[in-house]
Amino acid sequence: SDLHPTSPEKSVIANLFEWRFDDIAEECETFLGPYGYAAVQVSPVLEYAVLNKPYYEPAAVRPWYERYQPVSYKIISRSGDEAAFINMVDRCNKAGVRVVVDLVLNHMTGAIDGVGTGGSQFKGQSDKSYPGVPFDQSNFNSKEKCGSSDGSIQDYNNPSQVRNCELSGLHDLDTGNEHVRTAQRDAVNRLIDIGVAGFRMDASKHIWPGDIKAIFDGVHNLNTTYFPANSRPILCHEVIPGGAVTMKEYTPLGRVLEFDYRTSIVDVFRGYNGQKLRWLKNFGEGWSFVKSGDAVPMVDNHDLQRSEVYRGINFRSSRLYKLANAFMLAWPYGIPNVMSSYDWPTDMQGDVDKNKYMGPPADDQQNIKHVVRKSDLSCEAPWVCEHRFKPIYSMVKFRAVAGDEPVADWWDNSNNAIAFSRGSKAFVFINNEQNSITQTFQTSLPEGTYCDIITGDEKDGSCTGKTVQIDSSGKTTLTIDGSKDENPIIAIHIGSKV
Ligand code: ARE
Ligand code: CA
Repeated sequence: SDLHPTSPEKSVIANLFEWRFDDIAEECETFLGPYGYAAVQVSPVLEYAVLNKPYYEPAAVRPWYERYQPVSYKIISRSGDEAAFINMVDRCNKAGVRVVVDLVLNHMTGAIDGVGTGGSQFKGQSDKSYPGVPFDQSNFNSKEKCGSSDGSIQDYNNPSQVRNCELSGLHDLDTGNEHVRTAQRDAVNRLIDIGVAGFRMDASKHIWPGDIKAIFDGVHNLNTTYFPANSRPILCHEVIPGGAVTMKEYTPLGRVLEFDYRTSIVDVFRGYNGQKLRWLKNFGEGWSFVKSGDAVPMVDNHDLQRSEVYRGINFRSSRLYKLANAFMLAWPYGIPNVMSSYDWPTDMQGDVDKNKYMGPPADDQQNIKHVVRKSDLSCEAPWVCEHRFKPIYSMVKFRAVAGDEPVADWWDNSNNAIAFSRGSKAFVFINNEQNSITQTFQTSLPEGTYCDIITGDEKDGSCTGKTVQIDSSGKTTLTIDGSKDENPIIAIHIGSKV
């Protein structure tokens, strides 16, 4: 993939939301690298506002969303300082794991004065001054330029409001301004020089595509300590469809997070609007999503797991989360992004979680707590570590083995059970019915005994889980009981032959 040109079979991003840099470094070395993830996505690393007391909050729990209010472009965050960041990037790259940084260029803080994670003072309340960059009033879009009555985005059908007005009261940078572009290009260059491979581009929808192009056309090539000469950073734009601005305006500038894919995969696996798994047969471009080469598909992200707590699919619906991710990983479309979360105590008031602001687990000094890994590969609560769920990491391997092989041997039961091969390299059967299904499948795999990677591993020529027999004509008979099985999936690939 373009994300990992030197190991193109790797094509999955693990989004380690709010993890510390030292924990991420260790995760790259001990898990993400060995288990075949292509990259890690890191929460915003540039200095941002310390928000101690969001107005509605009972206790001093710092909100996760402070990371989306930059105050300078110094590398210093709750995850660690610049030295820790440099160490992490080096160790991840050496472990074969690329680093993708969540980057906030659209805005600075809301209307507050305060101090940042690196000690920089800022005034967002009266005069929009951020001496840590420095930015002042003249670097922001004015209310006049925005054109709405209160300076905020009121009409999503008006593309200039979407780009020139404030998103949720966040002071909107004038990315057409040469000083802003230079400061942002310098920040991006610093990250690139340290060795990052790309960026999740926060709120790209709210930045003119031409401004993004102007900023990124001028940035350095990737660091040749880790990357081939002349490599360019990969950009994953966040452009949530709705209103006049479309994802397709941004595909000339990199990939886009595919929100239509995400909505559709949730609908299908939850059976909303009568949707069924059998319709996944042409999932992807056949559903009018962006081209595979332009897409970063996902099942969940940090916003959706808070805004659609029980409507979406996330770790709180872990059986479905594993199922939908298994399909996403088995299916040849885009560079998948796997969300990895921390848990927090929800306080549901109707559909709204009053505790959705709650930041990561922290000690009394507000240091983010370390992730504790257990011997069964799971993590200690409240870290959820979805990327370590067996069906998920096993399907990361499946995807790497399947490579560019096309979908073959599609089967469905006209309802919610499906199966398919990836060329002659891999085969998967998913039963999202409430009953047991026994079926004889035609696969394209060579004859032999295979280890099901969902229940076991191939170890010294034997299998610790279910085995699958493929006969000389490529046929196999399999059973999954959808009413009982926590992971109603069977998956094999040529690397799991025993
Ligand atoms: C916080 C407070 C606000 C306050 C503000 C300023 O919550 O109440 O007004 O600070 O003081 C995150 C949080 C925000 C938070 C912000 C800054 O979600 O609540 O504001 O950090 O701390 C639109 C954008 C899309 C954006 C979503 C949330 O298009 O880019 O809104 N997503 C990214 C990140 C967020 C982050 C930001 C952007 C800001 O993923 O985590 O915000 O950096 C329709 C539209 C979409 C729209 C969507 C939701 O679908 O089509 O365009 O998305 O509704 O509103
Ligand atoms: Ca803007």
